[in-house]
Amino acid sequence: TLTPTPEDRFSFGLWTVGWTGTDPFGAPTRPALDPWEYAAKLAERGAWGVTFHDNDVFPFEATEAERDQIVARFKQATDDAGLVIEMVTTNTFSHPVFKDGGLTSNDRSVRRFGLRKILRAVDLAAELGATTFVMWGGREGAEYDGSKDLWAAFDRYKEGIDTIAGYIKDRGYDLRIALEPKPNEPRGDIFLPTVGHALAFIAELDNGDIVGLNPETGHEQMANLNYTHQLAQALWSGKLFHIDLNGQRGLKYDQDLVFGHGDLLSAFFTVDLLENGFPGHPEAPTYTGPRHFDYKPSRTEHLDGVWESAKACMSTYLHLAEKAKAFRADPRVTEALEYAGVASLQEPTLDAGETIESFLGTDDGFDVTKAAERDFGFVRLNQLAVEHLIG
Ligand code: 3MF
Ligand code: MG
Ligand code: MG
Ligand code: MG
Repeated sequence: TLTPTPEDRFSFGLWTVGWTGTDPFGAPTRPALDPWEYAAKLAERGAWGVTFHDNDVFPFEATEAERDQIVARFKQATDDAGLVIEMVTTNTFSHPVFKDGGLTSNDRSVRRFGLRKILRAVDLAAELGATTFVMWGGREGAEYDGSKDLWAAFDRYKEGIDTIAGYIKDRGYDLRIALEPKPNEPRGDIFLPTVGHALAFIAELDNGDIVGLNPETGHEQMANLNYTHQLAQALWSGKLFHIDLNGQRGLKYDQDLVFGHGDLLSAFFTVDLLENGFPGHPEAPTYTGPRHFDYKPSRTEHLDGVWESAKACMSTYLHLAEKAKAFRADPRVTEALEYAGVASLQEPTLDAGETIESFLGTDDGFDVTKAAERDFGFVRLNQLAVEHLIG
């Protein structure tokens, strides 16, 4: 159905609907509501979960007592609304102390402060029942190449993530870390700029078994990459722990548009992967996490527009899910997939038990001219996707 319900497991960051429209050139265009006011509004529209940074709920300067009191009030509001707090994260980017990073600042005292702040947020995440702890290192990076000892930066990043993951294990928390890559903004260059970089980094960790990814549509597209391919490789590596869905139109600042308001055809295949998995691969893992949106209601919208845009994210997703199912069920698509040879990529290139010697000793009677003339029909296949998409 096209009406969102909690079974769809849609969730929103508090900082998404809570963004007041401040940008580098302008003041807020909307009032800020209290954190608990968002919970009821999201639940009324069919959302299942919420996520937040520590300082989306309580101020950076809050005392322990203030923090506990505000968190309790927020937790009560989410319980009352029937919302799950599925993910918690730390803000290590807004306060000026983090201007050169939290875990990779050149200033060791800042790194120690940042690590403590993150570990406290880990405790909070566990206390509230979240199962994912996202880490977006927005200030971990540089503008000037000479300003960083790059070797040491990777060492400190590893030290930080391994310490946090080790702490989660020691405490026995049911929590996994999801790194969120982004190529740039706010730093000129951010470390771990893409899914691929993060996967390679995770492979170097001591506690990498509980570290995976939270890829964001717009972040990968800001690096001119194909979001669906990034999700697929993360799934193939067993590392797709969480997602940030939104929209982006080309290589520019991080737009955080409503899901589908950027590259709609790409969004269609993203939903196709999330909903239909890897067709023909029953052994492959499917994404079972929340359908999480990290978008911003454009600053031209007032409060009605905030709720319209949240609804739009869920509605786009549900429409695309329906269309992706119809696409996969269409006999013309089955035929086009066959013509395209999509399923034959599953066949191993070498025969079972074939030796390199016997492989090299034959040419299979291969006709290179004929093979070069093959028509794959990918365009017709894609046109079927487009026609499903536009209805
Ligand atoms: C920035 C982001 C972040 C992260 C968040 C962790 C403020 O471009 O996408 O949002 O998603 O810090 O979830
Ligand atoms: Mg973002
Ligand atoms: Mg974004
Ligand atoms: Mg994000």
